[in-house]
Amino acid sequence: MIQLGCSLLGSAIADDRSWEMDDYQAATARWCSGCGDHAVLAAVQRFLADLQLPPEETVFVSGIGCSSRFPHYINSYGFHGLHGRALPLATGIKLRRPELQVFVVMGDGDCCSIGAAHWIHTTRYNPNMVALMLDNGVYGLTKNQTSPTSPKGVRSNTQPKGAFLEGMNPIATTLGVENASFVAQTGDWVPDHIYAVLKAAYEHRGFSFVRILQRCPQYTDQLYLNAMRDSNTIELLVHPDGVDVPALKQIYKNEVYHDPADLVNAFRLAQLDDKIRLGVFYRNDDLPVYEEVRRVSPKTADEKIAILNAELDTYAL
Ligand SMILES: Cc1ncc(C[n+]2csc(CCOP(=O)(O)OP(=O)(O)O)c2C)c(N)n1
Repeated sequence: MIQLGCSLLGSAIADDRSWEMDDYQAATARWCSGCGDHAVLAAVQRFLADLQLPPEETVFVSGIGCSSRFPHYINSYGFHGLHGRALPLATGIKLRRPELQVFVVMGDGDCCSIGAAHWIHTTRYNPNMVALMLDNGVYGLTKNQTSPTSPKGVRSNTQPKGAFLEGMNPIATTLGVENASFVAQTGDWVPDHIYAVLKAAYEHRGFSFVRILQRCPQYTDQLYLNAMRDSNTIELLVHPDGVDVPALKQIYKNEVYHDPADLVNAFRLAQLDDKIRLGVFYRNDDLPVYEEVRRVSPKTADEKIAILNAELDTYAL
């Protein structure tokens, strides 16, 4: 007989707890020094503390890769899954437990290569969760193979003479999928911008796809060097329905007022390659979310125990 005693199974905790940033810190991050993943982790922990998300109602799901070590470093529930499979895992969690706050962390290999089918279909399903794609343009954990976002000519162990093709454009790709409902881009070296995008993504109702340009000091140290050194290479997309961070106006002089409801202009901006554009490209809060389309009627604790016992009886000798 199974007893339900744990908060994961829905008992409301009525107390006056509050959380500081440190409360969301789990194991010490083992990423290389200078890796952009550290900055993303700090922004996420700051966001969790500001929004006071209860750790037991928050789940971080990942695939396999350096960036996918994320759930180990956040003090919440977590699922370090299989390479490329973070999105279907997270969708399953959201379908069964729609009240949980679900975050997905993937690398560019994870999302755009082995997990590409899941990326497309999760965008189309539109579950209400946030996906962060940490894009360092390389397979980091396995030590330097070309990824779908590696720019043409960048050398790796698998393409030592340089990547044969232009890197794919994850923003334009996501925008092209039916039911795309939130598509944004930010960079690990602009913490206030990551924070603002994260907050907008979380507040959006639907699948929020956030590409985070992420530095890998080990294998692609040149990739965002210019972007960091020369503020003129960046253009901010600003709008009240997207993000607008006043402090960044001191640093970045190029900005464009872009209404994220305008899909055609979002495409146009996503395809320009004269500058790196940071901000919310597209947002539509009116699309149906998958956990409602596929709603499973809520069950009482007793009904859940009966279901679990029936499952376990399958294996009774
Ligand atoms: C099915 C499967 N194929 C391949 C691998 C080997 N593998 C582990 S991580 C990885 C790539 C990681 O690159 P990325 O997703 O870009 O994340 P990063 O390490 O750069 O953060 C690969 C190919 C695996 N673990 N499982």
